[in-house]
Amino acid sequence: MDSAYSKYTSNRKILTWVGKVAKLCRPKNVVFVDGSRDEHDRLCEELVQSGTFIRLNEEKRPNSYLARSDPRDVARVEKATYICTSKREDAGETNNWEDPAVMKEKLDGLLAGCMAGRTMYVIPFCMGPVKSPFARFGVQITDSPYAVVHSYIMTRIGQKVLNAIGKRQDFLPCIHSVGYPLEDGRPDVPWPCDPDNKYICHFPEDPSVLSYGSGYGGNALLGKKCFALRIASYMGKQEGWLAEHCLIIGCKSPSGVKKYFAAAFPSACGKTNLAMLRPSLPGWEVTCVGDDIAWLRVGPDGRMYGVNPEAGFFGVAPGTSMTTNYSAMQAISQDTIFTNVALTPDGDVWWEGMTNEKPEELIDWRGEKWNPNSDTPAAHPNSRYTCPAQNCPIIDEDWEAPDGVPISGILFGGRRKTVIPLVQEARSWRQGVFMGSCCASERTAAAEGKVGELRIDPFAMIPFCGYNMADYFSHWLEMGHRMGPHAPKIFFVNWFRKGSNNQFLWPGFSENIRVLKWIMARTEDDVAVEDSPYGYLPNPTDIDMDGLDLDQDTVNTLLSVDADGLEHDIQQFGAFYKRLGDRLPETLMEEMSLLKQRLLKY
Ligand code: GTP
Ligand code: SPV
Ligand code: MN
Repeated sequence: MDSAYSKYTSNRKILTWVGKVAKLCRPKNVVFVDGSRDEHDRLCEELVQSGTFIRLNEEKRPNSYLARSDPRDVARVEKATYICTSKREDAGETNNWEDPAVMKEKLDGLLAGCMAGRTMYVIPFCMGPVKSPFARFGVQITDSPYAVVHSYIMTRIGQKVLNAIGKRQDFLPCIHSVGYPLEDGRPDVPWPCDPDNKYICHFPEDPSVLSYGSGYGGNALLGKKCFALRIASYMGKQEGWLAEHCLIIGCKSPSGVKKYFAAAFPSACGKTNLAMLRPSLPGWEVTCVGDDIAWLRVGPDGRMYGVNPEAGFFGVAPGTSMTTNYSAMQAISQDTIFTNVALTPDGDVWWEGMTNEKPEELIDWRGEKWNPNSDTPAAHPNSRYTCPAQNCPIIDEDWEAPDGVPISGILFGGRRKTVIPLVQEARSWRQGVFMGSCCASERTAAAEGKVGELRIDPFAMIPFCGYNMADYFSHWLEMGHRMGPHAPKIFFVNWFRKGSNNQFLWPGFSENIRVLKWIMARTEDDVAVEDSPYGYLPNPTDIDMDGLDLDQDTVNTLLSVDADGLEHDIQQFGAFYKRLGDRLPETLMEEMSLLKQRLLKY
């Protein structure tokens, strides 16, 4: 037993594991992260000294930093992301799979000596409010101080969490290495990584997580996508709850009625923006519980309750401005880490879309001089800000409520320039699950791949579901059975429909409150609907368009289903369903046939 760390915890499982990992990775020293302000400031100073961080202008952006990644390490790497279950079919068709023993052997090879010359940090962390019944514990080992300072913001960490773990055995062990050992006098670089050898591996049956070679976002902050979505979705399937790629908001009408909604959109498709919506309609109020991940359970009253397992925002910078997302701009006015945005001459940050006018000179995300005539963007399209949820001026008063907030409606969506209307409502939970399974979206820069290409992304979970997608659909159906009449209503939205001139038809952002207003009314059964071959549509006069300059044609297009396009969608989803094989629930095939029948009659 390595007594060197026993002053931090008496948890033998942690001590033994830390000792074993240290022996394998051979760091120069091991540090248990205590979560204190002093420690945080010291780490930030070290990151400045090592060149990973640039301290921003203290007057303009207090306590904030800029990091520039290696250009080969700018997003999640889906092709290097694996679900390692003993049976291949348990990972399913939509995940990369490898046998757990084979993968562990391969990773042991990579991990051997991988932390040479570096400090190995041990971060006890908690997803969800520490005292909540939703809370889940983890311990992340990492050789990246960048990941450590992120975890201060994104999760709850440190000695208080280690104390809360106590002697519990059910923490999730997570190992992360950037894969850049400093052996034989090899000099360090500002952004160490191993670009040709990335592995983001999940072992849901252990459970454990191993991530090698990348320092970026979802690849390196293992509490986020690895734990709170991939491993948690697997746990949720076993235990009867859901881990979803969802924001949660509170929405209050001028008459004081408040309801909470969860919304799942694929990466870079508008979650953070909806989560911090600033309503254009007078008297309406939106508050933010979370912007990326929701853990959803059935409460004792049969209703659905949700928590945000995270404690901060890792938001897309480009497009964020005082007009599109005022609250995010406030939240990132201090205590924020920026990654891959541009630097202004006065030591502040800039990205495309932040201001109408482009600054005359900048240092771009690669560290090169930039001016408005440059033909590359100043900020990387997947550049991000990391800030504490507490900084958000519209954070919901119950965002850390231990039992979560009651969910009245679930929204699915994506980027669809054609076919899918602004908003529609599922006829039933089972049709809602069908609609969720039929999400598709044009690709964004949040993951590697060709931007703009249509990609099938059920429930916005294609990159994040930790088990067989067909079983996941069954689990959603099962959750509906459990809630019966208390189940939230399900809606499908699309802010991204485009006209023939390739411009967005819907103004979006603040104006999305108009859609929420209709959704609120529907959850009260306050307003009638129009039938369509797909879901229920709003009567055009029931969406508050007051003050918007939209002609009737535009409104009609926005509020209609394009039948020909839908037929093409059905073919694509039919092929996708085939791929999922015989574990696909019969109910969804039935919903698909019902949709086809309605289309024929249309
Ligand atoms: P992840 O953090 O990757 O999961 O992304 P996200 O789903 O939180 O997306 P986010 O809200 O950061 O938005 C991504 C991009 O979509 C940004 O460039 C936004 O400006 C843009 N966007 C968000 N909402 C709207 C909208 O209502 N209309 C339009 N046209 N664009 C939007
Ligand atoms: C996403 O891609 O959905 C993100 C960013 O929220 S990351 O944390 O990198 O996954
Ligand atoms: Mn996300």
